Amino acid sequence: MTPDQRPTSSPRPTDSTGPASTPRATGPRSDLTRRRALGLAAAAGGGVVAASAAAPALAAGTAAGGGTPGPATPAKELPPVHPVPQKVTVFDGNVSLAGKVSVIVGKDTDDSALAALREVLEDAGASISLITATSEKTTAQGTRIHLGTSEDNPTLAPNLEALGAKGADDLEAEGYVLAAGRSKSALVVLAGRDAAGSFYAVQTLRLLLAGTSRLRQVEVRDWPLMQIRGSIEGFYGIPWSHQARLDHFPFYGRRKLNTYIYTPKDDLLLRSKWRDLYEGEALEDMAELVETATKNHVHFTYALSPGNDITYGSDADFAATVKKFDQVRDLGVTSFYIALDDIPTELGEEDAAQFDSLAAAQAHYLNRLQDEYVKANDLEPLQTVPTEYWGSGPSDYKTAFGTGIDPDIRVQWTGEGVFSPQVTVDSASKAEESYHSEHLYVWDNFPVNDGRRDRIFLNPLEGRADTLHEHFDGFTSNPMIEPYASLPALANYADYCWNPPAYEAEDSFADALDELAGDDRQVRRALDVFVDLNVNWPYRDGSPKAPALAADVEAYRKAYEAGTQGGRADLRTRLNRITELPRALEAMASQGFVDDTKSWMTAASQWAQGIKEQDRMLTALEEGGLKKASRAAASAKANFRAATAATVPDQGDDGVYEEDQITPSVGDGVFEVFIAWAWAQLRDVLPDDPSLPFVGLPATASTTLDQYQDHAPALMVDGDESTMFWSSRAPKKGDTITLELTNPSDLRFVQLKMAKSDETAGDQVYAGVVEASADQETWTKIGTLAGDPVFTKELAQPVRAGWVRVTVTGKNPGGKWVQVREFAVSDEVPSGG
Ligand code: LOG
Repeated sequence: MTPDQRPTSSPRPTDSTGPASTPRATGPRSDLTRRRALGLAAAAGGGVVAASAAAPALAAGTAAGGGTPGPATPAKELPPVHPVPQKVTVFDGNVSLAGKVSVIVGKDTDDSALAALREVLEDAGASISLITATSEKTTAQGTRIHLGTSEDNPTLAPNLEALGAKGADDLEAEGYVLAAGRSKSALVVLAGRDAAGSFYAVQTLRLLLAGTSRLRQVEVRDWPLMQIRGSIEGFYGIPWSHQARLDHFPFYGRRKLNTYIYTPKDDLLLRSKWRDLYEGEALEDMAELVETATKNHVHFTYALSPGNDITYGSDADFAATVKKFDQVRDLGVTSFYIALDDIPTELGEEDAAQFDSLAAAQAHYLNRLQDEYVKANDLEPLQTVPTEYWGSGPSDYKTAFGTGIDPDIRVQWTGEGVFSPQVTVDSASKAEESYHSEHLYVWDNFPVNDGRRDRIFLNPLEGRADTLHEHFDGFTSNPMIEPYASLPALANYADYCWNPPAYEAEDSFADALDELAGDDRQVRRALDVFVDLNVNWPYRDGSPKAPALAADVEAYRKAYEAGTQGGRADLRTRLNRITELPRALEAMASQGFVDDTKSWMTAASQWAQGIKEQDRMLTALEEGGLKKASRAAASAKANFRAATAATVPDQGDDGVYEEDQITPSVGDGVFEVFIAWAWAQLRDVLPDDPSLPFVGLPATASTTLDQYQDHAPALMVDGDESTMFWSSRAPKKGDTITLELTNPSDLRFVQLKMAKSDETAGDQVYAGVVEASADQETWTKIGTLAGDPVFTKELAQPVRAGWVRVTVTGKNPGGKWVQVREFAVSDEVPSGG
């Protein structure tokens, strides 16, 4: 099944009076109530309070710190912390972590938290002595840092008290307190509600230091508002590399994401060959993934997708599931998932005899796993995505599924559509009712690009209501096929899920870009230029298209048409920067991001180079230098041709990786607007210039194929090769694409340009016949389509025709769809084109 045949959105639900949601069971319900009672939820917008005299212990001790406490410094002077903490109180004065620092832990304090703390302190220039405390008292001297939980480190409580700070034990799971002040000497307490909390306290410490050794005297009380925060590698196409996965986990740890669900659609061992066991290196890799995830407090969740050929009621298939799960449980996996999306909805014979519906059969299988496997082995609650995973309205399936499964099972939902431009509170409460679940969490199909593999989406996450933590256990993002290019969006999920009311999309996105770019300001600026070319998200109406480039193009066109120079400079500067992108961005801190996006950078550079030639061409036209204009047009054309090369690899459900399959699409259609306009200027003056794209006789186009998104048949006959018709399915034998000429003519030339580029096969008709007719009854064969993306025919004998059509005569390989850039005929043989 091709992803884009599924609904992208459905009508918004009406108001619901459904039952109020409850937080995830791992964080007891009473915690939330207590939190509200304490008034902490009021600060959930990232409350930052500046205090001077409020907490004497934290502000005191100025003798050793130097200086009398002055007025409280505005909190905004704190370095940015992402995700935004729930509550921050800032006091006067700083604590230095350079020089001698004693780190006091308990013997069971989290190893990862301690390792992270060591790294932070080493960067701050500390020389560390480690003390393992067994009682409240220690002999530590100098700057002291106490790390752990109240259970594993008895020194936390008295030192929190010395700073006038409360402990972390009444916070939600994964919460922490970070208190920095003075009590005799400089003192920092990093108190987790649990091991993850202590790890997160260190992450916040790192951000507050911001590369220095000076820590503001501060009290941070922080906890996540959603319990599941992370990614689901759940897309079609090339699965992420082992290295990419390993690189993701520390990023998650630093940004307090705690979930990774392993379920790439085209990994054969998860789906088509789900019963086959892992062997050799594959198992070693898996072990390394689990270990690295766990070190970063990321729950590695293993998902099987058996629905294509499972018998839900079969003991053998249940045993096969357990056997496969056991293989990874042996490696330390404690979190399991059954993916039931995109599978047949008919029951097999054996199941049909036993169950009245698909949902009932699935519930039987899931419950068996939850009882006999998950509970029996004391694992985390089973997770799943149902077969009907979108839409908030009730259905028989949703009712049977929701009421049939153990209420502890976590259930994923994608929103009103497969892609959801918005997730509203209305939808959320309705979905809770329809699925009869108190443990829904969102499989968010953002920024996934398996339906548009020619694109990378570099727009921030938007449109998720800021109180969804009252309805959902969390969110997992289904990311792009390009793992590192997905990191900015994942940083958005980290910020959003931890503290939805404090989430600022642009700010959060920029923070991630800062990290990926590194410290060089020119690199960072270049990254902004590149991001602008990739911000359009086609699943949201009105999503902007390369807005900065578009503004410069508009200004240029206005200036040119008015015959003025002012207004052209900004586009020229931008084009220079775009041409330089592949070189400028090479120096990014994240090489993974560079490698992931290189094809798009290169294509952008080539488009921009071509437009620079068109700029020269336009200037020459203005000055009457027609030869010069023609020469520039020819170079422009060569650059545009290069820009359409297929340079992106792909993989289908056969699991075979192939290089150079897809032409990258960049610039969100704005380059094309300029290009078509510039050619029109040239055509006005030099209608026969050989660089001009060929335009055929006036005609209308129609087809029996269904249309994908806004790629209408009219785009085959608009004289613009940068726009195209695109089908939303593979062609069947007998499908047709037909041109109806406005005036019947004697044809001498026929041209059909399919796929994204002249050079590389792609979405096109692979087997077909081209014919012409004067009456739509008798058809004259003009040629056959046999795999080339471009069909061109010069007719020695002219053929009288009012209609020209392509009829599909065979199947497309791999179920490929059809793109037609231009379908044009002429009564003369064109000189260029
Ligand atoms: C698939 C998913 C795919 C996504 C976007 C779910 C639950 N399943 O429509 O694997 O990446 O759409 O194309 C999907 O979303 N089905």
